Amino acid sequence: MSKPVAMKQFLIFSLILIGLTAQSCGKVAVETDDNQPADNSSEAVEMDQKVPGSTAEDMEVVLNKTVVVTYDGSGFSPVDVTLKVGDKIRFVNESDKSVWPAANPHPIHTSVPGLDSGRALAKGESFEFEFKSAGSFGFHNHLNPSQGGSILVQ
Ligand SMILES: [Cu+2]
Repeated sequence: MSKPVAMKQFLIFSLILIGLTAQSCGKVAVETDDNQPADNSSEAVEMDQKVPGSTAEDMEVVLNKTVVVTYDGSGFSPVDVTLKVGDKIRFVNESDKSVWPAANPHPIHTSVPGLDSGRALAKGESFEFEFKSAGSFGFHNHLNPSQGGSILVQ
């Protein structure tokens, strides 16, 4: 009959030990109830900031971005886009007119294979394209080729 009690005491003792250990090690502390979450979270943030090679500049190299180009019926905005290889461009139609974004030259769109929505986009629709190689390209609205812009992929 004393066995379960001894077990219980051992478990409690173990928990206390874990708790004490956790206080000197921020990562384990999250698993125990004894510690204050507020302290742990602020500790974690500090640790993140101290990790070498995790600055905002380094993150930019790793994470690709998507540049949004909107169409308002009379043209694109922004007209000149600069991005990096691996980044995406997303054309969004915010107008009541249809738009058909495509790479130059009109009408064959061969300067950037795949940069062609392939159909007219209605209001609210969008077309996304990822740049796999560097270069300087032009784009236009296939339905109104006088509307266009330029893309520089670095
Ligand atoms: Cu065209």
